[in-house]
Parts: sequence; structure tokens; C-alpha cells
Amino acid sequence: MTQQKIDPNTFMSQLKERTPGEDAFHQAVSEVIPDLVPVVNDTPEFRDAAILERLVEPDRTITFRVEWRDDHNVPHVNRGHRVQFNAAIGPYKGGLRFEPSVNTSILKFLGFEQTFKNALTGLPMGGGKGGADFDPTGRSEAEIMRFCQSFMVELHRHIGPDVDIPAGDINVGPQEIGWMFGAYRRITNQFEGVLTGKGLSFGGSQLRTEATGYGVVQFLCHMLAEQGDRIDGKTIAISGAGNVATFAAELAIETGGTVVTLSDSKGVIHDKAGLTQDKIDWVRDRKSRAGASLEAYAETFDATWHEGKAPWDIPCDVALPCATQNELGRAGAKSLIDNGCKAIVEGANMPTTADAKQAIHEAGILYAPGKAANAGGVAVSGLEINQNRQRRHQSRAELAEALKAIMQDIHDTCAEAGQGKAGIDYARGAHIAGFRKVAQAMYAAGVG
Ligand code: NDP
Ligand code: 2IT
Repeated sequence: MTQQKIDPNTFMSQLKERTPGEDAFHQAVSEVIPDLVPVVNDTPEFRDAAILERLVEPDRTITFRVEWRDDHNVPHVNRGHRVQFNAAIGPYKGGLRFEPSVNTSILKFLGFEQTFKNALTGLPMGGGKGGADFDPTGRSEAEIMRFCQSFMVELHRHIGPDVDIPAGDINVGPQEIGWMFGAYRRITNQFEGVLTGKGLSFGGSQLRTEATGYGVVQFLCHMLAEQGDRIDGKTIAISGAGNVATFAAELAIETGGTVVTLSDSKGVIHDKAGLTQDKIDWVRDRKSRAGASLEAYAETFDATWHEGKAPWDIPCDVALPCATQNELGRAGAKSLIDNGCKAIVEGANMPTTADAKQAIHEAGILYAPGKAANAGGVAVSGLEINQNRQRRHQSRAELAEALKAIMQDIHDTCAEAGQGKAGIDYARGAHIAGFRKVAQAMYAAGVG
């Protein structure tokens, strides 16, 4: 029996009723629903198999207690999670985030996005995300290590190279991955590719650290090329000062752009002359100290510091939000547009609010969603999985070529699926192309 056509508003209100209070998750779903409903309504087998209804329900969400002792021997309790969202096209894959704001809603939004993103990479990876409401700010290395070890005491039951392969995300980098990998190995007595983003000496991949930020800039270059334009000479505003932001800055500069901002949770630096590799190295060193702000950049180099501000009031040709969700609101988007910004490419996951997206859409400037533009990181994670399976290391040059090819392919796929009368809608293209692959796999697997 063919199911009735879906009404986007009814679909969203039913979802909200089933998942009260999960605002970030609702936002992530409501971004894609207007683009997916026409596809589902035109594809009777997707409707019959209730693909959309099943797609918004994670396979499982696991929540657990993480207990650890600080340096004064005082015990602490945090809440850890792994959301295994969708495994239709491959084992669950996605990062771990340690931040006080982490909760089920945030991880469901991230796991949902990851499902589309991973499909776009062309690699066999399903979507997942995890983390804990642990705040590493001001904690010693020993404390963070003990937290990672305790986190893995529970997480190890739920992951495996054919089941779920986590990686890093906010506040989880190579150091934390090393501690978690060590804990997994000791608990299970297995040396296997159960995490990506590992160090090179124990199965990590060349270029994984750089891949997300580099991929963002490669995606931007493809978008500009599509318009007959280039990055050379463009003024670029970047938010964030972590993994994604600093490697995006690095490649943007190398390819001829002038990067004038980086930011953190305390404010933004404006460097009119533009960042250089030396300045980026200084930022990395500074930010490697827990809780350190970028403020001292303005005292060290010829730049200004704007306490409590984001980069969006600073004139630029291109904006790359690379910090966190909902960091670019309507006022920021308006300000970027009024100051002549021509392209917004998301390095972070869902950094742009719904209101801001509306303003960007109305202005008709170029826009790329994170699920397409920041997929380079998880793509190289996918290549790390392959290397671990084959017990070999690919060279940096080989991986650089592979990353380039994947980002070109994601661009072209989104451009093709997003082509419309008004030009290319990259978000629509990403939603439709990612969805088709997952939906076909879910359909093929049957219901139940
Ligand atoms: P990092 O922990 O390396 O860096 C995060 C940066 O964002 C820090 O500079 C941090 O500042 C800043 N930040 C965090 N919250 C806020 C806030 N509320 N306002 C302003 N700045 C803030 O994380 P990543 O670079 O790895 O991740 C950044 C984004 O990219 C996230 O959305 C993540 O999900 C996404 N992403 C990451 C990938 C990866 O491979 N790492 C892959 C794809 C997407 P402070 O130091 O002050 O806290
Ligand atoms: O959001 C993301 O794509 C990531 N944090 C990277 C995930 C991964 O498994 O490499």
C-alpha cells in the first residue's frame, strides 16, 4: 500500500512532539526536510518504506557515567554518550566532543549531519557522534588522560573496527585519541583500527590533522572556479582557532588568500596585513595551553583584539565559520553581506542559524553547508580505516591527491544535485545527494 505524501510541517511537528526539548536536533532536521520531502513524495518505494521517518530516529543512543579523580584525588562524575545514528552504508563513523554543552540533542544533530556527510564522501561509512559534558579547560594533562581512560572503560563495549569507529571533534585531538586508543588496547588486548586521528606511530594517517581545514578551502576554490573566480587576492574572515580554523587559514594563505581574522570563545583578532604561517604557528602554540585566549596575539603582532566579538563585522570577501554551531546569526550574516562578502563556506557543523541562512539565501551569495565543505576530515578518516585494514601506510602525497579528488567529487555531486533556475543551491544538492545514497541502502535492507 502506498503511503500518503508527506507534509513538511506535519512531519516536523510530529518529530518535535516525539523529541521534546531537542532544539539543535530539530534545527538540523528542519534544514534538510524541505529539500527531502519532494524527493520522498516522488519516490513511492521510499514512502512505502517510511525512509524519512526511520532516518530521523537514531539506531541507538548510549549514555553512561564517567567517573574520574582530579589531581587532588577528588572524584568527579560526567555523562558520556555515543549516538549511533545510521549504519545503512557502513559502520558508524564520527567524532567525539568534550564540552560542557554536550547533550543528547547536540549529539543527535551531529550524528544526523554526519550520516549525510559520510555518504557524500563516497566511502562506506555510516553516521555517529559521541562525547561527554567534560570541560577540559584548566585541567592538567594527567586529569584529561584519566578522563579519556575512564570514558573508554564504557565506550569500548560499543565500538569496533566493523561496528563504530570514533575520531576527534571539539577538544578531542591527537593527544586525547592517543590516550583513548591506549585504554582500548589495554582493555581489549586488541590492536585494531577502532579510532581515527591516531598518531603516525600507531596507525594514524598522514594528513588527517590537516584534512578538514584543507578540504574546506578546496571546496571554496571549486565553488569560486564554478563562477569563473579564484581565491587569489580575496580577504578571508575565519572564526575559531582550533584544528579546522588554523588548517583552513594555512591553505587559504598558501593559495593566495589574505586571512584577516581568527577567533575563540573570548573574542576575535583582526590582522589587517593578514596571517602568515609563523603567526598560525604562534596561534597553535598559544591555543595548545588549556584555556589560553587569543588576546595576546594583538600584543605580539600588529593586530587588534575585539573582546566578546565574532569576526562577522569585519569586511571580507569570504567567511569561513570554523568554530561551533549557531555562531553565525542573522545580524552577523547581514553584516557580512552589507560589507560585500561573496561566499560563506562552513568549516564547523551547523554554524549558521536558520535566520542567517534565510538572509544568505535572499542575498543570493555563495553558501556551502558543513556537511559538504567540512567532509575532508572524515574522508581522510575513512582512508585511515582502509590503511589500518590493509596494515599499510599511504604517503602524504598519495593522501593529498585522494583528498583533492574527494573534495572535487563532493563539490561536483552537490553542484549537480543542487542545480536550479537560480543557479546552484549547494545545500539542497548536499541534502539530496547524501540522502539518496542512504535511502537506497535503507530501502534495499528492508524494514524491520
Ligand atoms: P577545536 O577544539 O580544535 O577548536 C574549536 C575552536 O572553536 C576553538 O578555537 C574554540 O575556542 C572555538 N569555539 C568553541 N566554542 C565557541 C563559541 N561558542 N564561540 C566562539 N568560539 C568557539 O575543534 P575543531 O576545530 O576540531 O572543530 C571546530 C568545528 O568544526 C566544530 O563544529 C566541529 O564539529 C567541526 N568539525 C571538526 C572536524 C575535525 O576533523 N576536527 C571535522 C568536521 C567538522 P576556545 O579555545 O576559546 O574554546
Ligand atoms: O564532524 C566531523 O566530521 C568530525 N568531527 C570528524 C569525524 C571523523 O570520524 O573523522
